[in-house]
Amino acid sequence: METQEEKIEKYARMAAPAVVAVGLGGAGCNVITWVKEKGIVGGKLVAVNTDATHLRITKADRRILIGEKLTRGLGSGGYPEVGEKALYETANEVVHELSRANIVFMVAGLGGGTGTGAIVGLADVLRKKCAGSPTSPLIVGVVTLPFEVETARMAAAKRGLNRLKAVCDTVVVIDNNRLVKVAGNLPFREALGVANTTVGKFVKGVTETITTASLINMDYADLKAIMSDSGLASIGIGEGSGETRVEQAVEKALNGRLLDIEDVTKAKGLLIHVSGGEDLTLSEVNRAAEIMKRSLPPNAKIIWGARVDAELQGAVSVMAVVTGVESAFLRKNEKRLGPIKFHR
Ligand SMILES: Nc1nc2c(ncn2[C@@H]2O[C@H](COP(=O)(O)OP(=O)(O)OP(=O)(O)O)[C@@H](O)[C@H]2O)c(=O)[nH]1
Ligand SMILES: [Mg+2]
Repeated sequence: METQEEKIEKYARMAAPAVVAVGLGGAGCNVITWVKEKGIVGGKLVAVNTDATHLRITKADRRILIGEKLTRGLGSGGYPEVGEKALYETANEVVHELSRANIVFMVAGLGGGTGTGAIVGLADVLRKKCAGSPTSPLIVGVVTLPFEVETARMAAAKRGLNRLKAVCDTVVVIDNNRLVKVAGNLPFREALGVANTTVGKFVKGVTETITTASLINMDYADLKAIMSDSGLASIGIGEGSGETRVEQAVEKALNGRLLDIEDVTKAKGLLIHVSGGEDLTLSEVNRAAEIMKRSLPPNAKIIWGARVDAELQGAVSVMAVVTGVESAFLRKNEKRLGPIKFHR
């Protein structure tokens, strides 16, 4: 029989908005490990891979080996078709973990086999399963684009992103090349670490501002308003300290956008997330929002949330997510690509 403690835990969990973050493939799983190690309040972390060796070192609340029959736990060998088929083979188990979710974040590094194929497959399965349902979750892809040195992976990444765009509500895109520049031209390995941190911060920041009491709560309905059917989104993160910390952080977040976007004046919405040490004030949060508003069209919807993060002693960190934008990445060499063929 259920104990009182178990009942309290069960019903408390049922009352909170449910957020699930799913990492797919190596990069996706590494981001999930980062978030798991930092801790996340109010979100479940699921790791999905075809690669058993990598899953074994991944930290998550649930780990799922997909495509057991197809790949024997050995990875997809860089083929998105294999990653996608692997997802379909084990789709029920993955979908089961998402059955109560209001928001699903799907995280992957585009360009490889498992992440690129499985993220598209999962979004597609979820879309079809939830079609027409009033309780269908918000499906948000969070992906990185390959480094320039990974030339062979660019075409796969582009194909993946185009398909993903069609099946997600929003795809937040981080171009690894811009990330490296913003972070100060880091070596490859360190750059991957920064990419994991950035994607992880986004997932953790948005989740916690929605699921837990914060300085300013972000509302699920508001999030839905700017993220439903919104195409691509670009993200920028900036930090500041000292007297002008808010201005510095906002400026960095706006100028250090991690995706090359084409016309910010067409943006649909802006999500601003401010975090700071115990000394963060509401007037600082308002100031950050005011400065940001000026760079967007007047009809863009703006939502914001703010949280105190004890780790940020004296500093302020601002994250700006602009939704409904187009990316130059998808246009480059568009004509040279043949028709996209995926097999089920
Ligand atoms: N953020 C981040 N990106 C990574 C990491 N490792 C690789 N990437 C990027 O993500 C892309 C996909 O790599 P993986 O995630 O390793 O590939 P996969 O999805 O596991 O696919 P297969 O191994 O081919 O089945 C790479 O081309 C890199 O651009 C990582 O640890 N963190
Ligand atoms: Mg892999």
